[in-house]
Amino acid sequence: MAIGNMKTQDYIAREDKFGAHNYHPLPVVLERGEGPFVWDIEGKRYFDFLAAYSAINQGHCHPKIVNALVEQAKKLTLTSRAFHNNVLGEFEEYITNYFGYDKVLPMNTGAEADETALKLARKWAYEKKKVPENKAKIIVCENNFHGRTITIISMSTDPVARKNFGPYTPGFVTIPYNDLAALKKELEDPNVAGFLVEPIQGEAGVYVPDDGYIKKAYDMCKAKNVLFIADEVQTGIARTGKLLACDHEGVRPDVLILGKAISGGVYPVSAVLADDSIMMVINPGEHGSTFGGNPVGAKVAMAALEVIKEEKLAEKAEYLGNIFRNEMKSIQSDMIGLVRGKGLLNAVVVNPKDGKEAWDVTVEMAKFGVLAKPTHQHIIRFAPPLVITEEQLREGIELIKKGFKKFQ
Ligand code: IF1
Repeated sequence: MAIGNMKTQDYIAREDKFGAHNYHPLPVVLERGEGPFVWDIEGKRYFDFLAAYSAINQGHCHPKIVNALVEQAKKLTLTSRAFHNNVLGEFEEYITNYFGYDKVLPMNTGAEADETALKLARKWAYEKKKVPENKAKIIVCENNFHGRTITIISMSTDPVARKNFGPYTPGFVTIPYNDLAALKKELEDPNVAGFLVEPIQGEAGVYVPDDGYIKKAYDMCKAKNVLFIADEVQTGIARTGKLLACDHEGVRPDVLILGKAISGGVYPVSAVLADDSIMMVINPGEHGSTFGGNPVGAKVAMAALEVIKEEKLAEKAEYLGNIFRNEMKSIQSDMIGLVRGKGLLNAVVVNPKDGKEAWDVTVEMAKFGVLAKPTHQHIIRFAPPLVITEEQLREGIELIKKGFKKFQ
């Protein structure tokens, strides 16, 4: 409940005064989470249909994951990589077996994992593909989102992400998403090291490419000795109805980038997986991070990945995702345009009406007890924790419908 007589506005005003203004959150102050639900300081319950942008696939404060955090935190939190510890190897063996790769390079955030993958691809290109030094190119897609560092925004086509952060890192070629002809053309360049792609573009508005796009893109890269690098930070860990979104097309990326739900939203953990022929180009002292692979993150990630399998969350996402999309398509509202997604990563394109748009709908939904956030003005992403039950999902859908009905 609210501390003392502080109200929602007081919390918001304090953040506004002391915190950088790098976000524009919905006016709700949360203090507790459990499973698919969060509660605000006034005690109001919400369905969390954002799940921290797919970091909380296992549900808020999953007991098994929190317990793993607490138990390890009492023993040994951080050694740095200057010394070995008794947990890192266990995690490395667990996660490489879990995803079927020779090796893992553990980091903390998704952006760090993307940066790691870029360094890996470039070094592989120079040392294995014999691309001339400093000539390596990475192909990326328009409307991509891979994080917020200067190199990553150098690959971005979003003016908001780029403006006044130059000069930009060179070595990137941008092609339209879901466009195999454009990819084929750029792959003619012998200096291409890799193709970095999201199997579904999350931030762009849950753009699901044509069936077969990922497989054909992968095959084209292999034909040109180019690394296929999948950013599954948002689409991975069961979110789209398979363990990885690439699994829908039987594609095994050369370099796999994971983050977010790899730790169930309990602790920052990210990872890059690859086989020895790629990963072994990195030698001691060439890459790393203070917290990368720390014992707490390692134990948390193993517990979080165990939950995915034990609770069959990929299968659940597949089944519940079909229900969600069918229900959303059945809503009689001229504000509802396209409904698209895979598993429980979905989005609704909102047609503005009488000056009202996606933001207004999300504010209304919050009043009815559903939290979701617009992306790119006219799109609302819906991505609840995968632990939501069918009954809870249907209850949440009814509340979403109320949000839209307000504007009928
Ligand atoms: C924010 C967006 C989503 C990602 C993919 C790497 C990263 C992300 C595919 C970097 C992170 C987060 C960032 C977060 C909001 C959220 C987001 F709206 F920013 F774009 F999900 F779509 N690859 N996405 O989606 O991972 O460094 O953040 O751990 O910046 O507020 P990170």
